[in-house]
Amino acid sequence: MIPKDHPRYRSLIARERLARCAREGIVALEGLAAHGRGEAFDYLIGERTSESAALAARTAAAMLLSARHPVISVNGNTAALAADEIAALQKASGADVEVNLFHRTEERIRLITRLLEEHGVRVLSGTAERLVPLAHDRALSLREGIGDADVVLVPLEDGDRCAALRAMGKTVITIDLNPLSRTARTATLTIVDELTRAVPAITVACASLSPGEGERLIASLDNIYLLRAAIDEMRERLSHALE
Ligand code: PTJ
Repeated sequence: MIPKDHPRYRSLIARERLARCAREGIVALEGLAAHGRGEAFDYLIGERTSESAALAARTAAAMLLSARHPVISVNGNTAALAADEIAALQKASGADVEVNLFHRTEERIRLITRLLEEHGVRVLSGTAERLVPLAHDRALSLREGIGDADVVLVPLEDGDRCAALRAMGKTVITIDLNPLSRTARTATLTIVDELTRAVPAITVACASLSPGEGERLIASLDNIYLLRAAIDEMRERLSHALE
């Protein structure tokens, strides 16, 4: 039992949930290592949403709302940490949700789909085919889901698939606390923020974009500027860390 007044309460609860989901087979063991890397970057960014991340989240909302067919690609970590948040974003954006895994087994697909559905997410089902030009199982996608999507939101993605989706002509939005990752640098738009802050920020923006704001945000999108802003934020915090 983690006491509510523990200074690291949120972080400990997230770890506890990931550990439980790893024991249940929802989260890959590798997902625990990925989370630790994310936590380290979250420390550097001050465990809060920066101005540039807020701008990126609003831009993501505009891209999802103006897409012909937006799809949210969900992996084990995302399902474990943010099932409710994905349900709310699906409602606000009208996006389809597809489960796509790096460490893919049919059992994990089934467990993750069930968890998402318990939290009110409508999950696409069907027979996955090798639609994405990749050697590993992340190639396996649904023709009526990621296969047909023009805009794909891929939180906590790996760089290879991000590049392959871009090569297929898709717009790729990612959420990644590491602004140096290959994914962050390959995506069309990167939100450098923690998953459980970023997804609700996109949802809120979906309901609050003013007329014309979406078009303006998309027209002025500059991912390198957003990544530089995140790195500057971290550098600035580090230079004052011990004051
Ligand atoms: O469930 P599976 O089988 O699809 O596997 C999922 C993982 C996460 C294991 C897989 O996609 C993977 O190995 O991812 P990577 O390549 O480690 O990339 C994950 C990225 O997400 C890293 O750059 C982390 O810094 C970042 N990250 C981790 N946790 C969070 C995060 N970013 C935002 N919020 C987080 N909570």
